[in-house]
Amino acid sequence: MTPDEILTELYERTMEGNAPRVLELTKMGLELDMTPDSILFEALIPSLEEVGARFERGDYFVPEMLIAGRAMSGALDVLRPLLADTGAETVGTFLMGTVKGDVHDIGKNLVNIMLEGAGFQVIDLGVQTPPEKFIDAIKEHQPDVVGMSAFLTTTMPMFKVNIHEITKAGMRDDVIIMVGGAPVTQEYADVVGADGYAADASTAVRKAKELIAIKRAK
Ligand code: B1M
Repeated sequence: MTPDEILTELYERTMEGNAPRVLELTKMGLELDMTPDSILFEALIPSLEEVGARFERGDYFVPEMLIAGRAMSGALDVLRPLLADTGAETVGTFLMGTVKGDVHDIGKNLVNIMLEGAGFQVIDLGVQTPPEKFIDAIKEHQPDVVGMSAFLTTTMPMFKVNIHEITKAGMRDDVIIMVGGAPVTQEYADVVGADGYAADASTAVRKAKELIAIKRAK
């Protein structure tokens, strides 16, 4: 198969949620020296975007979204070491979690992979993270940055709740708080009182580094 054929089939099979074939095609692509970035940005992510569009139109339902998500996660497991293994020095500690009420984790995991690749130590609290879990983890790990992901308009308000609880616990000035996720915007991040926002994983890495540099310079 040519790289173009692999990308086309990856896009289709991810949409169908054919996890074994997606895994196979991902490995075939890497054997052909295709970059992890091209597999990710030219096939897997566009495919999930189309899955979301079909869900919105009522052509797909939750089970289709679920199996497409699983197929993407399987490919991410293969790509993870390649995306993360840059040998960069540790630049800071990043505590990350999807907020309470939200089970989406593919986007969060991708941000984590990119952060690790850029030299961050990432502590992942997983999905459905309640405020008290963020607070306990801040006490335990004393991270430079606390990152929160929300993928639903109904769970975005948890940013404000979490930030309020972190402030009440007296830890707001100790950490940089970043937020992100598909429906989140810079305006929303400003309204909830976050220090930073990023629309995608690579911007999240750049923003985190910028914010840490500013804080350390103070
Ligand atoms: Co859900 N889902 N889902 N879903 N799902 C969306 C998010 C949706 C947009 C689909 C749609 O309608 N078009 C929609 C949300 C609408 C809204 O609120 N605005 C939606 C819905 C409605 C739902 C349910 C409510 C459906 C239902 O039950 N009726 C339900 C909610 C469950 C819950 O959480 N309580 C639900 C369930 C699911 C599945 C479990 C089936 C599955 C999740 C599987 C998983 O994550 N393990 C799923 C999936 C797969 C999707 C779509 C199709 C794909 C999400 C994804 O992984 N995208 C999604 C449609 C879409 O996004 N277009 C959809 C790829 C990923 C790489 O991108 O997540 O945007 P993204 O992450 C990016 C950025 O957001 C950013 O960087 C990432 C990488 O570049 N980013 C950050 C993320 N976190 C960041 C943090 C940062 C900075 C940047 O700093 C800290």
